[in-house]
Amino acid sequence: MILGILDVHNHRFCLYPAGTETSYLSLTLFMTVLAGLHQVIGRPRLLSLAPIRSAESLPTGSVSHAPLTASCLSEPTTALCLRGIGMGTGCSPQQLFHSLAASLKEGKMPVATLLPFTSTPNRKSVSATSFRLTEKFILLLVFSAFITLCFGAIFFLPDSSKLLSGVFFRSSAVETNTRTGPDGSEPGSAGNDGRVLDKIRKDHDMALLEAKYILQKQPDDIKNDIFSDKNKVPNSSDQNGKKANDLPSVEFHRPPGAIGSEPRDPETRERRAKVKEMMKHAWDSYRRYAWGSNELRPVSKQGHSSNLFGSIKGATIVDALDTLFIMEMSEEFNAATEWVEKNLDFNVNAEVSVFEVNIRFVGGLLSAYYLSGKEVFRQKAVELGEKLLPAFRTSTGIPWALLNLKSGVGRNWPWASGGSSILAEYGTLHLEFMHLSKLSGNQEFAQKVMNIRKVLNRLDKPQGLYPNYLNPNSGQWGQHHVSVGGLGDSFYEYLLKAWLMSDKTDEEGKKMYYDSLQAIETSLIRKSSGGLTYIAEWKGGLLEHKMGHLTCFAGGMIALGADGAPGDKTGHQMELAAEIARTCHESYARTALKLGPEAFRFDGGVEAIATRQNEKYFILRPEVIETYMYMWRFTHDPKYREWGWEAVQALERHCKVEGGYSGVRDVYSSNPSLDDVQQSFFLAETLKYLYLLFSEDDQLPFDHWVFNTEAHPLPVIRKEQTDRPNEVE
Ligand code: DMJ
Repeated sequence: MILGILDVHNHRFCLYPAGTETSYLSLTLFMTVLAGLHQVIGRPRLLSLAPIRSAESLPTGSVSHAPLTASCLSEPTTALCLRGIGMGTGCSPQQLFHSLAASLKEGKMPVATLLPFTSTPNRKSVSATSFRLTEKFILLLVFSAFITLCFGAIFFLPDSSKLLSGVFFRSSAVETNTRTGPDGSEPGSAGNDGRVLDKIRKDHDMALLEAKYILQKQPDDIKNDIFSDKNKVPNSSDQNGKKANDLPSVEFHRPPGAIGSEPRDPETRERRAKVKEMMKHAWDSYRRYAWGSNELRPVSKQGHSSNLFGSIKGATIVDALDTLFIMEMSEEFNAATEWVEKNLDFNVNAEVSVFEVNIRFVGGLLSAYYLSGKEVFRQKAVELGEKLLPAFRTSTGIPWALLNLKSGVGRNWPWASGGSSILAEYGTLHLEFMHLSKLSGNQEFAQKVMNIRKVLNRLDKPQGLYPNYLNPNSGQWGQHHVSVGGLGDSFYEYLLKAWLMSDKTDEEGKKMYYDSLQAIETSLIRKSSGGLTYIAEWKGGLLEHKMGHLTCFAGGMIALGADGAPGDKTGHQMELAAEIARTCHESYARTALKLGPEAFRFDGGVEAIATRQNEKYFILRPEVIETYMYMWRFTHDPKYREWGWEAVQALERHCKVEGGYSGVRDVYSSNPSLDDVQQSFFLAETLKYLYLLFSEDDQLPFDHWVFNTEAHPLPVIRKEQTDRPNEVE
């Protein structure tokens, strides 16, 4: 079906392919209003409006008159019909318009011949030029009122977001399945009954699982749930009603070590200055070519946007704030602050990755606040945190991976096993959310992340390991894939750091960390025949002898936790950390560029080498340098600074271009192509960890600061402050 609208006066003709009932109804309503007006004002030749239900009966691609049944016209009439739009005839709107225009121009179809189908018999025709200004104005008014009405209905009627989710927004996998069958056909249509029944059965099974899950809860937990549900009403109304600047006042005291002393040793001083120069080049290039965009394309010298942040802008600015601060780049820090004040906007109708937005934006803003004391960062962090809360609206409280910040509709990555949430994503919110509660006085943030632990603690863990996939509705594991690299990594990191950040009061986090590290050692950590210790991945009981660049952060994590290790394991864990650092260094040393591949293997006769083409790239990742930094702090073994310096030289040689720093596609090729992306984590993490590697230990000392997984430093929340939640030391 198509709808035709002809404006004879302006010689304009529009055809609307009407694919859905919604658009049909809207356009019919629109036409009816105009037709009514047409009757009232008595200007019959203004517009020709008619829904054409059987355009196939008209000659293909031609201009013709045809009798029509039009819902807006009281008696049979004739309309100009152009067949082809959306009907698979290959006739474009332009062709049709030109065809009509030519007919009008050549006099084959004088305007007069068009009039009958727009006029009603009892009215006399009036010339086009005599159309009154007031009538035009009324028309415009009615049209705007109608459009406003439509938009109002679309966005504010209770169920309209669901209705539209399949039309304008990407909808959740679950919703898609309920709305249409796998082939996209309407539920209830012929041949679809089986699928609908299947769906009902699946929903029923899911409801049973959820009920079973709730029944497994301890009476105390159920009481707590009821209590927190009761609190939800005032909390959520707080959320909606409270403006960011209604936050409770906080007395700001900067924790020690935001700015450290100059390195004593001249060579280290020079190296640190070199890293600062690299930061300046990366920042200046971003500022010059991509200011306000999420990231920079350093080769093509333009902005780059990743869909991880929806339409939130400025990822590089927020991610770099604390690095600029600790490097004492005050002019740059002030420009970044001004951009945040004036431009950072979370009121976007876009789907974002909850994890990425949390670690980069919430983490970056929190650090900027704790370093500088500027209120704007606290307000923006809390505002964004509140926008992320709807992600936790699942049966278990395990959050969705993706969230539409405007509608609050969440879903999971379509590729994740059985609609699961990802361990490294829902498990990497804890540090930031604890600080959000502290800075806002709203305990909902802390409750949400503490509940994630509860869900995990109730589940059986295969060999004590945490699978990467967990269904947020059933509360059951998905595929049994375990990894300390991608999909799993920062979950383990946040268990340990939650304990450290709580001034070592979070015993639950501590136990979960050391228990899981024990399981990882038993089931995943292996030594190659060449003597390299590596962390493999586990897939349904089978080991894959591969280690990712991402996994290399584990050297630093294990070193950071060694001091608190149970029994007499401190020495053993420090050795393990050092071995992992050595393996990761080898993965760099065995390449042509002296930069590490995305993943390297220990099978098929190779050790610490990437064998697959799609694992040979380097995207300016920080994890290996992060481990060098921790190892340096804990051992002061000069080799870690040397290894860091090797990385600086390789970055300068192979990744630096006139417009910034770029990733490379193959670290084994001496002449690799560039990927043309300067990742925001290069400024947040890689350069920050290099700078700290060449700094004295009094810069961001570990007994006062804990780094989130994007290297944003967050202060330790002192024991004595826990009853004074809004005070920062
Ligand atoms: C960073 O965004 C974070 O470190 C995250 O935890 C995983 N890796 C990237 C950088 O490699």
